[in-house]
Amino acid sequence: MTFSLSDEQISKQQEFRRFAGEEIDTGDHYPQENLKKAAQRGYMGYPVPAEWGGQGEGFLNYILLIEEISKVCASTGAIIAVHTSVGTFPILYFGTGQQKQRYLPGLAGGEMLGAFALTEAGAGSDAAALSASATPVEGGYRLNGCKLFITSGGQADLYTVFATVDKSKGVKGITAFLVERGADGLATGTPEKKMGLNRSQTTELRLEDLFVPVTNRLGNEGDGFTIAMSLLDGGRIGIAAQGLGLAGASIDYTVRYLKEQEAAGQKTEQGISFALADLAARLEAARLLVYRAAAVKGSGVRCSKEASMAKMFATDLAVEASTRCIDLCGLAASRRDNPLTRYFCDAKATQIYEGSNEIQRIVIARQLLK
Ligand code: COS
Repeated sequence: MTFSLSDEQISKQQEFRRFAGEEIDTGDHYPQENLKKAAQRGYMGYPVPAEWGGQGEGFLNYILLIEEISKVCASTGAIIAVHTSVGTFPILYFGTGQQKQRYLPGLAGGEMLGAFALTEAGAGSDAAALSASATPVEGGYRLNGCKLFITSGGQADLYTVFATVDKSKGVKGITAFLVERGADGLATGTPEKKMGLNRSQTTELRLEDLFVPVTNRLGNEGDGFTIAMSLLDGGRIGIAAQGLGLAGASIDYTVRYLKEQEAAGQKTEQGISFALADLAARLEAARLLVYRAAAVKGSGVRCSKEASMAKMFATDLAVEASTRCIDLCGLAASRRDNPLTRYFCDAKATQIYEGSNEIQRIVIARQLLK
């Protein structure tokens, strides 16, 4: 058992840290430039095999990338993570040879952006209750329904959309489809005004008699729910990495602030140092959980429990760390443009998306009790 990153991973981590520090911008606008720069470095298809245009890197290395980018801009981290783990992996894991050839090189190279459309108004936590329909017609299916809170809605070039071919079959009717931007019958709503991860665009997705050829069905009819759940296992480790980035950034900011205060003659009170030490220890614990989940995922073994534990613990910590760091920095952190305010808002969003942390607790408990 080893508890440290390899020399090669440490050098990658330094590369990502340099890239994030020097190239990733923060601001209010959609981070197009960040994504372009990430694509130039091969970061939009980092864990995708080289034969499909990716970098062929391990899943843990990809998680290190998301953590470092999220330390600077969690929205950019979120867009890349969603694009990779639930925008590109559906085709890598479940696509036909033809689907892989058509989509993977563009997705892995960052010329195309991927998105995942599962959630609906009546099917958020209870994903199996979705009611978007896929009616078989000659040569394919007609999709109708409305998807909500789709990360990269309106920006994405390819959506993995989940709809049911027969609602009476429950999860066994749910089927996955690949839908390209601009398809007739596909419409995106106006971007949501969210409290966090504001630079990632989130919209609804309307499916109105949208024709999908049978060649764009992903897997078999009825495979959709299992496909969605197994993809979310990996996706949740990416969200956990965003949590690590946000918790780390909050602590780093506070340490810098306290050192400046000390340099100006203000001693750090014992109460403050206790709080800081607690957070630093919990961040190390979160890292071990997240990296272990990534290692399990990388080994090809089902990682539902590990992924949910990592997502729950790291994103809860991100909220706790950003909140406590705001307390520790006091008035200085109460300005709207203080980074801690952004970290707090982004952290709150990571607790909620790709399955709220209550859902993660359900997944963990079910694995324990089965
Ligand atoms: N990997 C592979 N298969 C899985 C799986 C996983 N991680 N999780 C569930 N399945 C399979 C089960 O094995 C089961 O198949 P069988 O009936 O053949 O045994 C099937 O899927 C149904 O599973 P389950 O009974 O656990 O489904 P539930 O309806 O109870 O849903 C939760 C389980 C709540 C965990 C699920 O609805 C969920 O994750 N909800 C949150 C959705 C979410 O994260 N949304 C974010 C959208 S992206 S922003």
